[in-house]
Amino acid sequence: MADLETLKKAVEAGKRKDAEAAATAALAAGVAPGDLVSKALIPAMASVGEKFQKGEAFVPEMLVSAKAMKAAMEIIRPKLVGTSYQPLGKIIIGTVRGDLHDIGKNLVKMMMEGAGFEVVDLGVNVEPEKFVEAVKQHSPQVLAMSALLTTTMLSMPETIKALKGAGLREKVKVIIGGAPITDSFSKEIGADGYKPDAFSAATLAKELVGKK
Ligand code: B1M
Repeated sequence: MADLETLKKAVEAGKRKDAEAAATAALAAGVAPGDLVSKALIPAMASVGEKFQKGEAFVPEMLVSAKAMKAAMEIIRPKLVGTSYQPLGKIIIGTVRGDLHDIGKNLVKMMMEGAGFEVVDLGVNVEPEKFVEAVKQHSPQVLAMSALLTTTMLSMPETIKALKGAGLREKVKVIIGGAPITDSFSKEIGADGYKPDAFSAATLAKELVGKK
């Protein structure tokens, strides 16, 4: 569809104003807000990420694309959230200790909000103790952790251990994701599930709370 392709290209090129205009035009034309995220924003960032890995794009290009994507998200988010009346449940999300990558985490948050969850975002560089405190405070059904570095993913089992120590592990489902995470790592550390992308993470959250 032309609207989706225009938005995807604007994000890939890091053109913030074009991305905002494309998102606005696509919504006005009746394109589903979820499609704008899953069929334009996510593929655009995946394409820029692949170029980065091949040495065809560099951090500055990645950052302008991320800014364009975030600007488009600001326009799409109210439409996503506005479609649900009752939250399916509550999710705590954050990028783990030592890790400042938040583009993927923000996408996961958006897809979860779009799926109908209330999401409490703890941001980046979240200590295991802060996750535990948030679970105590908000009583979420799901705790979602994101990590992009092979070093910081090791904070995930620490957080699970801290939840157990606080007697909270049985009260919350733990899901994890991020580029270095695998299904076997998820099983090894005793998480309730792993998914490789934002859309399937939101679907998993729905399954875990029995809403799918
Ligand atoms: Co960084 N970085 N970075 N970086 N960065 C990577 C991750 C890296 C692979 C690049 C590389 O070397 N090829 C590498 C990690 C190597 C490793 O550990 N194996 C790396 C490095 C080394 C670093 C620094 C250490 C660099 C340095 O300073 N020397 C440094 C670390 C800073 C820190 O965190 N302490 C650093 C810094 C940065 C920037 C600040 C410049 C910037 C981040 C900006 C930001 O996030 N606000 C940045 C970026 C942009 C990247 C790359 C280029 C892109 C990451 C991204 O946003 N991808 C990345 C290389 C790459 O991926 N090609 C790289 C797009 C995003 C949509 O994908 O986050 O994977 P992703 O999310 C996906 C899935 O993983 C999944 O869903 C999302 C979409 O569907 N997902 C989940 C994510 N979380 C999930 C949670 C779930 C389920 C699914 O359930 C809860």
